[in-house]
Amino acid sequence: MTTLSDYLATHAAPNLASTMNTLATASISISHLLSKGALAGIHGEAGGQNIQGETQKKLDVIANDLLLNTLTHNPHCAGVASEELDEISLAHDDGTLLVTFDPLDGSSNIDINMTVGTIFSILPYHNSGQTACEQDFLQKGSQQVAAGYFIYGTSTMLAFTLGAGVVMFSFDPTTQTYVLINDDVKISDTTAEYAINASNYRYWLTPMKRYIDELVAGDMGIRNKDYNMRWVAAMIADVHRILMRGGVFMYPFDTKIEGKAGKLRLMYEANPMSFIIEQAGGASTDAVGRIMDITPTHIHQRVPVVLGARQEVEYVADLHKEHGILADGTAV
Ligand code: FDP
Repeated sequence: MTTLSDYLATHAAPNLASTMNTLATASISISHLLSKGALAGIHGEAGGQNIQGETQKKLDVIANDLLLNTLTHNPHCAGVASEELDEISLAHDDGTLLVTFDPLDGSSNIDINMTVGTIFSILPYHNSGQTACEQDFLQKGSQQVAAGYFIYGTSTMLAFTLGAGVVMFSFDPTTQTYVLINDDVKISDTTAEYAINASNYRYWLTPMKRYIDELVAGDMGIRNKDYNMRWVAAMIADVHRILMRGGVFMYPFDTKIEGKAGKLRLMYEANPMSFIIEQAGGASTDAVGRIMDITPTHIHQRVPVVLGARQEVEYVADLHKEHGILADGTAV
């Protein structure tokens, strides 16, 4: 039986191992609160909005505070950026790592007792000895030294990559430790399952409509095969399913809200999930280029996302190319 601490001691540098253990400690507190549910007084709205203009749930705020407090006490952490905070939070000038996180992904699932999770990304801090600033966080996803998620489902699990494959751990409530259950998670290049919020169909670009039309036509269309659709409304759960049994996940460019290039956040959701998916053998794109090659312009940037089974992801990108679509949704 390999625990998370054992694994990190032999697979990660001490600063990274320490930061990952800190994240795990915070996740266990969040998991405990979730398992108490309404009895812990965590349901309902917090009464505020985040920088994205989204209504914050009580647990968004609680999870954010828990992660923030534990991370800023870790001497290796130079700064933290959270989906729920307008600005970065400073930790230790001598730290060597920066952490970004979505404390509670899938917030709309909290009050209905469905799956939610915490997504994190760890970046190198290149100016150790100086106080970190937002610019230090604006690194491409390809610079991540680690990324992962804690999923609070019927059981609590952890999946992460340190850049050499993907590993998965399951939380053992008896010993209060994460235990390794898969040391080489891989996903298939092909699939017969997709995840998308199809109610946005009328706002999509032509190539995305065409792609979904093909899948919906199933064995009566050019695909000659039936597809199944699943949508949990928590990226973490949809991506976890893809890691477990394959599939393709999409939150594409849409014209629903002018000026918003997709719904998902590059630094808190798209980059960490892309790192995991690529390390498991899949692919990830904004439908035009590789997500992890995007240089962020600000910490709360949004991006269209298509990730999972390599063949499907490449096919979607090819359709966009064929239609001459650029990353901002305009035509060439
Ligand atoms: P949420 O805002 O509820 O935290 O982060 C965005 C996200 O969840 C994703 O996890 C999820 O895939 C998506 O929003 C769901 O969006 P829709 O409600 O538009 O389906």
